[in-house]
Amino acid sequence: MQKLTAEQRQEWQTAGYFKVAGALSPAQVAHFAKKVDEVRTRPGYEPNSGMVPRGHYQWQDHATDLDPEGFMDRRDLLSYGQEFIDLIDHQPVFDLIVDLMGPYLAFSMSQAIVRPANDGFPGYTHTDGGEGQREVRVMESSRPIAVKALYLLTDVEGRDNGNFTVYPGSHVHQIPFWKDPPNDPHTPGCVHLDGKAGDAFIFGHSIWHGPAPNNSGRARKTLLYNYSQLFMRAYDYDGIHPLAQRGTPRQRRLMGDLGYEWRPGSYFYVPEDQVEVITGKSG
Ligand SMILES: O=C(O)CCC(=O)C(=O)O
Repeated sequence: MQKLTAEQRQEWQTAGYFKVAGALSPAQVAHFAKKVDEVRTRPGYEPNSGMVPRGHYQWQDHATDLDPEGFMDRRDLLSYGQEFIDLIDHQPVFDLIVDLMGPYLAFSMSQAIVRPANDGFPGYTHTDGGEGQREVRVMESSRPIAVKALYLLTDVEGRDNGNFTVYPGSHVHQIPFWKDPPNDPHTPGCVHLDGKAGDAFIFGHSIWHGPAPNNSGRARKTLLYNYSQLFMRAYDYDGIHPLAQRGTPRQRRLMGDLGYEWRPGSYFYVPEDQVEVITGKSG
């Protein structure tokens, strides 16, 4: 399996993220961008602020805004086509995630976000895993608890153009998140990342990050895939993902299918063939 380059490893350890240039081909970018436009017209899980608790999603007939350049935040993409299942172990991103996290991992969530242009959204800064992860800091050399791959489907350049933003180093050095007003994409220390459509950013749950405002004049589209250590709960499903049977043996394992019925203790020690299923090599 492919490993991180020395440069990626150094970026990961010191900054808490790195970029994989060209993780999706131009044809894949065009395909997924079209699929994202289609997804918004179909039923699925969307945020519905005021109706569900913060950070929760609710089943809706379609995205609130049907304009392909309008806001969308759709969770659990796997039912929209086999390509969304295959993205779970897309190369080389998946290999690099296994190199970072080790083979005892699971797929946790998928998401498509469209950030419209010039809508007044100020951006925000957070850790993933909310209150739980916020105060957990690992060592630079530690395996992470959870990692996301963010695939850009549109180019992002400059500042405040719908960039993915990060506070480099905040995965190991806590930033004062309790301040009022809270840190945001314009607080000193926050970096606005550039990227081309097809690039992926790999980042851990513990880094402070979030979207910038989008003053670029065009919508910014992304896909996000999240992986966690197998002992954690997945975000998008309970137990085994309902579409696990559509995956390869490795995808099924990543979707929570351990090869036997759940029983107490199932997720403590992993199945004996875990390393072989994930890496293709005997453990
Ligand atoms: O860039 C975005 O729109 C949101 C990405 C993000 O903050 C996240 O995945 O937690």
